[in-house]
Amino acid sequence: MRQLYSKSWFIGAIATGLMSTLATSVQAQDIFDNRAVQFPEDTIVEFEFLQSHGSYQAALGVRNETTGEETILFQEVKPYDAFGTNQPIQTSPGQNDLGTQADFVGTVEGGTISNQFNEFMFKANNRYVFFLESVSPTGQTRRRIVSTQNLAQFNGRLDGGRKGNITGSRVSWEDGGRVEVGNDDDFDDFVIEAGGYLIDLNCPPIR
Ligand SMILES: [Ca+2]
Ligand SMILES: [Ca+2]
Ligand SMILES: [Ca+2]
Ligand SMILES: [Ca+2]
Repeated sequence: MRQLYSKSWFIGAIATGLMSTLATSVQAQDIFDNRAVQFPEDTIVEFEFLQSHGSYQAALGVRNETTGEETILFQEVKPYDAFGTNQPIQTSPGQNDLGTQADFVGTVEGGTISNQFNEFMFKANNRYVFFLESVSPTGQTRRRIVSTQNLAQFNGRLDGGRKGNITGSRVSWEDGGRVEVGNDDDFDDFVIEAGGYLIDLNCPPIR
């Protein structure tokens, strides 16, 4: 048994309409929050990187707590877009700067992240967590936080479609801040979205 949480509206809209009854019974057992990430059947989840707003160079991954296996989904190739340039950085501690160019913004367009999308298959009944690793530009400070801590916020649902400006489930991270500054609770340090539209891969193709 397999299912897919797609970022794609046009595929998802068709499948969700057709499979709503079955989908509801399956979704009830999915867990995707601070407690854990776990699915009762093999489940592919598509992820989108939105933006990062942290001065450290970060990587976001998923860890299979059942096997110990770890997979990186998004890796910053430099700490932030303006790194190495003399562009001034606007900061306003505590403010969520998602969607702006302030606070050490990292984007795909700016070359901090190379892939906007990625997908991962969660094996049935294995328990997973997400992790965020960040390293200071000097390499002196290295941090790792996991999604069972209250430094990761989950908003929306994997099958929630698009609601307001969130598609699927948005996971917003607070990386703990630079040593000099500390945790500023802005939860924009790394932001991704997962899924949006449930597609049941067990249903036969429509002819
Ligand atoms: Ca920030
Ligand atoms: Ca960064
Ligand atoms: Ca901020
Ligand atoms: Ca922060």
